[in-house]
Amino acid sequence: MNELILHHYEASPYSEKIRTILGFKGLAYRSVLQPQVLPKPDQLALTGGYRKAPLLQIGAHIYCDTNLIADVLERLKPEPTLYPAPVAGASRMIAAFADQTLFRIAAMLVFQPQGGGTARAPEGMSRREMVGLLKDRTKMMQDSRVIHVPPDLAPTHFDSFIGPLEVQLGHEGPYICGPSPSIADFASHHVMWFIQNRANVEDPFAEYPRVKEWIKRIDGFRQDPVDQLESAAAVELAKKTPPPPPDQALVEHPEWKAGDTIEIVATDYGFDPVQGELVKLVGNEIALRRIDERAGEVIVHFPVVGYEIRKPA
Ligand SMILES: N[C@@H](CCC(=O)N[C@@H](CS)C(=O)NCC(=O)O)C(=O)O
Repeated sequence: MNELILHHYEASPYSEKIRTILGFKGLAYRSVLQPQVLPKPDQLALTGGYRKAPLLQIGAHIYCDTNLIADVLERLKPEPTLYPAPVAGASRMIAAFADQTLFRIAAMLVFQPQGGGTARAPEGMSRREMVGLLKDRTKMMQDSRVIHVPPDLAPTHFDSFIGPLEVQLGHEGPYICGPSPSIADFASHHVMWFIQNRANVEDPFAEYPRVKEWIKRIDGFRQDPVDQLESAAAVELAKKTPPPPPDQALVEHPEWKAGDTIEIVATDYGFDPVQGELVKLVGNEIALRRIDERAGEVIVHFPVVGYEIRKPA
């Protein structure tokens, strides 16, 4: 069964990256709305510990992290491509910069107490829920290894990237890497979308009209899901579609072999380990097999970049 199920929530920027990519590729998807904060019992039944948004579910295969999800969608539907040949490498590098650095600057910009003011709550969220969200995120970011930008410097850092982008879009375009959209656009757009929705500033891109136009262009790719599915129903669905037996040839590594009991953990923030039996380690993908009381046998996939494999303690 190749039905695509996106686990996400409306206010999640990384989910927005995948929503716009799904629309760009014309891929239909079912939507499962997960909570914005822990506890997320149905999500954890599928992943075994990974709590971040979004997830892509295909039967009993659970794909974590937008870096891998983008590659999986490209594999499923190569055209239109996220990685146009002349800029395939450059677009991946820009996307990594946007996801890892630009997003952190944006987070500081949105949450800084001066300048832009404190963040606006996501639509429909009460003050009390907003306090809960901040607590949850503070805990998730504990001991994080992400780039730290002092809040008062965030606006100048941000302008130093958006200014040149504004100039570039005047020469080339209409996308970041030229005439066709690429992963660079989707990874940068979700950062701008986050600022637009959450910064307490009337018009954060007032000085950057071409960037504003480009944001609208990428906004236009977003498509509604086919339907909404309850998260418990998605767990049931995983249980009903057990994955095929593992293929030993899918582990190519000097240290790890198929069947090893491992745990996978993020290297940047949110260090919730996922335990299971290694079934795939090739290219930019690691997958483990786990048996869950509710979801049955599931295969949880991660990208290599940003994750560490270790022996459970
Ligand atoms: N590297 C991950 C980052 C995902 C991420 O940090 N997502 C945020 C929401 S946009 C998150 O999960 N926050 C905590 C939560 O929702 O529980 C990816 O590319 O998917």
